[in-house]
Amino acid sequence: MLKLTVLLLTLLGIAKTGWTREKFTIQVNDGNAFGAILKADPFTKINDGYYYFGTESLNWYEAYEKCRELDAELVTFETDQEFDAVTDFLTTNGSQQMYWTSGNDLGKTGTHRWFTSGQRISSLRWARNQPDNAGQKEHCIHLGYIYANSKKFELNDRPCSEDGNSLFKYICEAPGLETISIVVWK
Ligand SMILES: [Ca+2]
Ligand SMILES: [Ca+2]
Repeated sequence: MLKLTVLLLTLLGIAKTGWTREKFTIQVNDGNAFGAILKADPFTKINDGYYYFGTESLNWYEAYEKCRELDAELVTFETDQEFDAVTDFLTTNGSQQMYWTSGNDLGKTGTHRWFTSGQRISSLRWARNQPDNAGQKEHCIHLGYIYANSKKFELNDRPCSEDGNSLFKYICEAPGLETISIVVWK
C-alpha cells in the first residue's frame, strides 16, 4: 500500500511538473548581452554608448531637434568616464570644436541638470570658473576648449539661442540597449 502511495505521488509529481512548466521564459538584460553585431550607422560606438557628431553649427534647441530626428537626444554624461571616453575620441580625431550637450538650467537657474534624465550634473569636468551664467543669459551647456589656453575639453554654459557666438556642433546619444532573450522548451 505504501509502495502504491509513493508511486502515485511520484507520478502525480511528474504530471504536475509537466503541467506547470512555463513554455517560454523571457529574460531582459541591460546592454548587448551576447555581443550581437549591430547596424548603428550613423552612430559611432564608444565603449557602451552610441554617438552621432553633428557638424552643423546650431543653437541648443535646433541641435536637440536634430538629435530627435535620429530618435536620439543630445548627449548626457552620466559619468565623467563617459565624458572622458567621448572627448578622447574627439581628440584622437583632431577636433577642438564646441559641441552641445543635453545639460541646462532652464528649469531653475543655477540648478544644472541633464535634460534626458533630469539628474543633477555632478561632473568634475567644468572649465575653470564655470558655470558662470555670464550676463545672466547662459543656460545651456556645451563642451569644448573653453579658454584660449585650454588644453582639453571641458564644460561651460552659454546662451541656448539668440546668440550668434553660441552656434555649436552637437553630440547626439542613441538610447541605451536592452537584450531580450526568450527561452523555450523544445
Ligand atoms: Ca550617456
Ligand atoms: Ca559660461
